[in-house]
Amino acid sequence: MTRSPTPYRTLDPAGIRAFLAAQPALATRLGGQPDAWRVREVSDGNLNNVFLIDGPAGGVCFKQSLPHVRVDPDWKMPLDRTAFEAAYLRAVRPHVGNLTTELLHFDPDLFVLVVESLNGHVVLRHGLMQGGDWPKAAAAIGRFVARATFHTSPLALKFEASSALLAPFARNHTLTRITVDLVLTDPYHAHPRNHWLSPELDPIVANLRADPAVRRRVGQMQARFLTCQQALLHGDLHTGSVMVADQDSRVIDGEFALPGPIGFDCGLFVGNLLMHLFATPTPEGRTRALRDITQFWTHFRQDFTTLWTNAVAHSHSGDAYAAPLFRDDPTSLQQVQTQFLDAIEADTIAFAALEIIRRLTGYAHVADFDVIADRTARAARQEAALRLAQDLLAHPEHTSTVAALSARAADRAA
Ligand code: SR1
Ligand code: MG
Repeated sequence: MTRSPTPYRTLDPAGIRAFLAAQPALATRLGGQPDAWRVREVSDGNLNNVFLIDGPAGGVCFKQSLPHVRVDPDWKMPLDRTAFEAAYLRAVRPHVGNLTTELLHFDPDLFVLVVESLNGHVVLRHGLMQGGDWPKAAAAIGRFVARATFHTSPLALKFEASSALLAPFARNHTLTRITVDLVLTDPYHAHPRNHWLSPELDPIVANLRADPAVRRRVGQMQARFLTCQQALLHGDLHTGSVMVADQDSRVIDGEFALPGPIGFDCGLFVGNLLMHLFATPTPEGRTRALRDITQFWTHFRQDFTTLWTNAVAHSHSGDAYAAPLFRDDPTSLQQVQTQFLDAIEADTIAFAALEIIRRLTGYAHVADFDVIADRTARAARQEAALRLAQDLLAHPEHTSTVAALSARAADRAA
């Protein structure tokens, strides 16, 4: 018997209850009767509706694509993003385990994604803004990126497998268009979607746009983003895409997944930690932000290298840097690993700069700076972050490592 498609409609709490009640595995997970389930809207991102549903036996997280941007109903958008998020979870969960959430259900007609509900977790950005500290979270995210990218790259896979895995994600046109426009292009020219905190930032924005060295580097990073398909990326790895609890860190919201340069995921995360560093009002908070940047990068680099070394040693490596060439030559293997990771580090620094610039002068801002009550002081901190970002792009030779980036950021944010 063929399944007749359910026409798309945006589900309200009653619709969500009925939807979940009709899925035996989900209804069992929640337990009890649907009338007793508590349905709470927790939509926080720009794009989708998100609800948490709790029953007597357990909880689930329900996410549905809307036919428009959630925060701007006039901006119409195809629905396919939750399908890409479901596909991303299927691709990376076997490699990252509980560093992300379990996919429980995907409905391709209603574009509904149901994942496990996280208990006692908070969004990392919100937690950091409230002065919270999760000393192990950044290392966990470094491990997540190392595993998710290594195992989906031709370093780990035969080319037939990597190309079959990556090809469907190259069609994530809707959300990749958002990144191309909002992250990589619009902030560098006059665009009606751009805005910034106050006129005090006008001169730095004008200066950035007028800087030919910035334009050249941004152009290079656009090309890198679009042509360097090293692995499957999360594609939107900011601190709002991470949930943390005492001993647990999870990456969520993989709807922007695409094949791309690994430094894009690293750069977005580092860029968001840098913005937290510039926004945080206390020296202790700044020390923690710098620690997190170091932890993230160190764990990413170490874990990626270890996965690669083990794959070559056990002849499980893919068609790039294939095991037969390097198995018996650890010196050469170490050299190519250093080259490869140094290139990711350079990308990370540049993409971190692009993330800062777009979050302060583009369409979609971040809340981190809201902790500074005084508007003039807030603008001054944003200007300091923008000046650093401009310098990172215009003079990449001044800052070639994440350690050097941290040192420069520490000086400017003090
Ligand atoms: C219209 S979407 C704007 C931003 O929200 C998402 O979280 C991505 O960061 C995107 O750039
Ligand atoms: Mg998101």
